[in-house]
Amino acid sequence: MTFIVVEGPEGAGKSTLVRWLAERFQADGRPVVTVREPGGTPVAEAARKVVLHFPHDLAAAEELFLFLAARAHVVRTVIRPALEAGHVVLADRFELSTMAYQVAGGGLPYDEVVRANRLATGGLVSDLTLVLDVPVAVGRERQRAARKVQDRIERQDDAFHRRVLEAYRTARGPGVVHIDAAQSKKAVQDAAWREVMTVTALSTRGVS
Ligand code: Z5A
Repeated sequence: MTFIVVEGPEGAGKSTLVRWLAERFQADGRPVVTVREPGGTPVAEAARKVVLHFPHDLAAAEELFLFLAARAHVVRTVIRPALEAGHVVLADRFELSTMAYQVAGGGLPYDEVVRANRLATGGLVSDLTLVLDVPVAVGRERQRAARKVQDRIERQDDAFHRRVLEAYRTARGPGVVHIDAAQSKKAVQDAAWREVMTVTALSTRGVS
């Protein structure tokens, strides 16, 4: 069982990489489950609609609990069962998004958010977190070219997005690996696969 998270700011290429990794695992005959956060279950998709597309103002703490409600449900009903069944789980965003957007961006207190997140996940942590690093302008341009409709968080001001990017760039911890995502898709995929091979080899041997 291996839990891999792909993180980074908007337009960094997370969804593209998650799709590629899933196909790569399947080609190797490894069962894989993918989730995107917030989302992945009817409850989490409902929370996603409220937190990202609800037309009214939401304070940072209100956003936090919607993201965490979505996370709690997808962890309990999808991620843990898949890991217990021996599948690889690939998540498009997880805890680090909360630390980047609601703590660094929204100004919520770090320690309290860490505790609230732990309550939502039951202490589940990833084996590997790939942080895709791309300048804000490059990510925005990719989204614009892909004609993505901006959500409520993406409409925050530039200072908010600079704090988010800085939080990603300074993120450290067990299993956290940074990848330069301004490179070609192929270069990003190769770099990601090298990291994935390291953790999956360890978990196959029962080391992690
Ligand atoms: N949020 C939060 O605040 N707190 C939380 O705890 C959580 C989330 C979990 C979810 O957004 C929002 O929720 C997000 C944070 C917040 N909002 N903001 N800001 P989302 O799921 O709707 O999507 P996103 O992650 O913000 O954006 P995205 O556009 O889906 O980004 P992406 O997945 O990183 O990019 P992509 O879709 O893979 O690629 C975008 C385009 O770039 C596409 O045309 C690709 O073909 C292209 N691309 C990808 N890689 C490359 C490379 N290497 N070169 C050139 N072009 C590339």
